[in-house]
Amino acid sequence: MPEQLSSQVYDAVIVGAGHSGLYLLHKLRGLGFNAIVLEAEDDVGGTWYRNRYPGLRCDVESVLYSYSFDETLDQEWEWSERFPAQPEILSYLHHVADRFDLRKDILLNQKVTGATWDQSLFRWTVATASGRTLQGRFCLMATGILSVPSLPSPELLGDFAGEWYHTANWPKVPVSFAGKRVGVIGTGSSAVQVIPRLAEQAEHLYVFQRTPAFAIPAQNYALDAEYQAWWRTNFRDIREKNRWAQIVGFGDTRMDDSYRVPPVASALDATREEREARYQTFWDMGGGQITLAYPDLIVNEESNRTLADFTAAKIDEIVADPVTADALKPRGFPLGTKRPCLEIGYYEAFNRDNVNLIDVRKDPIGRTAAEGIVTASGATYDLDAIVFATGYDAVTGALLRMDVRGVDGLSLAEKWADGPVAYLGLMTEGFPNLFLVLGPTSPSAFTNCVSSIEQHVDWIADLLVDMRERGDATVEATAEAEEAWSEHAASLVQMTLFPKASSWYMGDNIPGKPRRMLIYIGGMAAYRTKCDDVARSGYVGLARSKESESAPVVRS
Ligand code: N01
Repeated sequence: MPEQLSSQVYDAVIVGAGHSGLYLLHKLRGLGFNAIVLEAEDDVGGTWYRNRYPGLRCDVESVLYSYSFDETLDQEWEWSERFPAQPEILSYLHHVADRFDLRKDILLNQKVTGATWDQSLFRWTVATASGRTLQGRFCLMATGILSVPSLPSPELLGDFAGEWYHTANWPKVPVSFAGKRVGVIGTGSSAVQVIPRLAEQAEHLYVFQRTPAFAIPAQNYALDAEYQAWWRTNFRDIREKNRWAQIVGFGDTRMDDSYRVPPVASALDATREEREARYQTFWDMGGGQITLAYPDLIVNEESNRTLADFTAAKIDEIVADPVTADALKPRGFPLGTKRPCLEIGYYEAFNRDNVNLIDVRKDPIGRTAAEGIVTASGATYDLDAIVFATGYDAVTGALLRMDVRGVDGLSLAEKWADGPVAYLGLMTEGFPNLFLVLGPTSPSAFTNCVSSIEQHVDWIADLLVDMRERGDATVEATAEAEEAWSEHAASLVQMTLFPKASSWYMGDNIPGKPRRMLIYIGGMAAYRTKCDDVARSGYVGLARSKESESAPVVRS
């Protein structure tokens, strides 16, 4: 890094060069802010750079899992498939970085280890693992919600002598599993995608399943010339509709709006035949929006069970061996309370002679020995490779791995010891001029994340412009505002079935992580309206100060 870069004070230091960081840089630069991005990896792309396991694709439709801020970009980029595969998303992000000349303000191989607020200079000092420090008036965390893999514990890895991989940390060079005995641990979204691909290659594949997932067919298809023409004609309307949709980006973009209107208020108000027909329609459309078939599916356990039964019957139709089919059926948590997986050939993979499902709920993994996995019953599975599809330390993982210190040296880890609190999921009291894109209690994974990112970035940018015009030095959430927002977010969760599942949404998958819903479930439209109201009110809930003041005093 050139020396002058480290001594310069930036308006904005942005951490991460994924979807969030790239758009932040473009937006802030366009508004005349002097911004720089620090990226840990050796290229841009964030999650879509690091994740590259076979079969990886997004569960949001490609035309929506893309930026809407530039119409020409929308017009010139053609997606090839309904649900984009990782290489295509990464190519898109590279195209964006090049098209908007972003790379010149992105420093690669700069893993941020900490950020410290200097109360006398009104600045953040951001430190990287390579020993560099950069200073910024604003620090913007664009670190992603699914960017820190939950790696196997030493006990789970044991003294395994073969190769091992985590889906979220896949090697850059292709890995061949041909002729190998492979174990996959986990059956979440990553596993559901990688298993069919590994099954095609491996000599034998053992799937170690603790909790079966609900998996819905993606019904992926190529976007032909007719689709491209349709998109070019309609993209403005669809983009605008999506900005205000309650749940953004799931399902079929071309779906007739009438399907979205539930015929009755409860699944239980429909006859069995009506219900099955409606579920079948959503099943055939593919995508993750089946839980929207009736409005009460995520609040009423009995209604939810009708949908779970429908999907269980589908497993029976596909999986030939009845014992395996039964073991693959999710039980003990309502559909939708853990993220439903989109599948392409997942259930069919269990009909192959070279694939076995090992139910580790019944026969837990006892230890991983040098030669493979030994279960509690003493059964031994000799393996050449293990693929851990064991998920992420989601939403707060990346933020808390850095040593972020605000006013009086308080660390974010101390502040969030009982769980994260953040006003609108964007700012937290005691950490002035720090912004969290897709922060805890923002809608993140319950929306199309790219739509959420654009909303956050535009809102933050408006605030920074407002501060510049007023001559403000700092902005910070008030304790009352963030408490009220957290309570509001938590109260919505209590009305739903989400607490009934053990999920990464609630932080359950990471030992010691406080149990708290990490995502705002009120939907994008409600969230956007709230953020717009806050801005219109002159930023109620935020405290601001001028340079001459030692502490924030201007309270809206
Ligand atoms: O992770 P997960 P993921 N022994 O946490 C199991 C997004 N995503 O990477 O449920 C045995 O969902 C664990 O079992 P259990 C998407 O938002 C999107 O699959 O804890 N098993 C579970 O089965 C998704 O929700 C896409 O009992 C162990 C699995 O590992 C999120 O990322 C693709 C274990 C982890 O599932 C995370 O998905 C991929 C142990 N010790 C990911 N520890 C698309 O867009 C964990 N497990 C399509």
